[in-house]
Amino acid sequence: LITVLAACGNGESDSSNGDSSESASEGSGDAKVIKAGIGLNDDHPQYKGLLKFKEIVEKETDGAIKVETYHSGQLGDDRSMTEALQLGTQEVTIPSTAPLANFVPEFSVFDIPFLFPNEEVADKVLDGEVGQELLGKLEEQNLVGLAYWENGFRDLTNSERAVASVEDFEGLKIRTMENDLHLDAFKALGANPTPMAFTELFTAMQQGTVDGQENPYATIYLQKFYEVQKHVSNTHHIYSPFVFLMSKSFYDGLSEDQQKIVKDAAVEAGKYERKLNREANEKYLEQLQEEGMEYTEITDEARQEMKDAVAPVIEEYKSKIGEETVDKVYKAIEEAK
Ligand code: TK8
Repeated sequence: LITVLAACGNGESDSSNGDSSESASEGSGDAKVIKAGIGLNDDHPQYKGLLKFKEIVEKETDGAIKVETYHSGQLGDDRSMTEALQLGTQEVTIPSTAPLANFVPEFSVFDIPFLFPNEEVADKVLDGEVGQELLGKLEEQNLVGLAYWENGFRDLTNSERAVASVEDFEGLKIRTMENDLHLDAFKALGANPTPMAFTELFTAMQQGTVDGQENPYATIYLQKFYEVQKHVSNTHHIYSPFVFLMSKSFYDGLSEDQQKIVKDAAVEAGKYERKLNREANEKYLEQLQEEGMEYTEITDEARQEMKDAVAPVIEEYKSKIGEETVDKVYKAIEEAK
């Protein structure tokens, strides 16, 4: 321990904000290194967005900050990578908000089924006051939320049957993200949900441990889920944001200039990622059908049935999420329409 303390100088934490006069490219000798890990593979817009972040940060700091990028869960799953940021053994990860609700419960507001009517309203709410307020709540968890990126509207796939309405959910073993609202919503639809890290999902579908899952078309296609899933329906039941997270202890160790650079880079790369994600989404549905998946359209009546089935769960979760947060988000959505 004495050796360790000696190595850290007088044992003070090095979470100083650094010398604010220090410019972005100055730094004591060696470059600072950001280890950035995500769960999706290198074909996904999330990884292309991460490469954009790397390009901007390394250019703007003249290499004083280097970004190492890891995809496909090489560093772990959303929850374990978020914990690594809290411990300071990893600097960046970009989880969906659903697992993040295990760290800050208010993020489950975005798991309310059928909350956002479209991406434009989602952008305005997430990038507006209430979305930014939620990011602020991450700091008490030793996390800094720099920006929202886009996972997207989630759609159901399974290997058993075409799903056209609520009764078709009956008994289906559906993997959900590790989030209680998702679990209870799929139970209310009549399914038999199992929470599971994304890194285990493909194998679970391949082995039949689960019948199905739900993710945006981009993920379903780019992660090759069509190899182990037969049916896809446009349930569009939840819009999932990603949050660009940085370890607070690392962020606090940057100069003010460097903090501005990483924040601006996360926001700019996020706009690029949202654009890429949206450009291809309809194309992915066609490509899923070309790969042999059977598509079933969810009619407005069937979607209303789904909304009616999950309504009691939404009521139950309003108090668990926090009435104030829920009311603020609903109000922001009305103003954004
Ligand atoms: C990837 C996950 C994924 C999410 C899920 O790390 O777990 O199904 O939709 O995108 O964050």
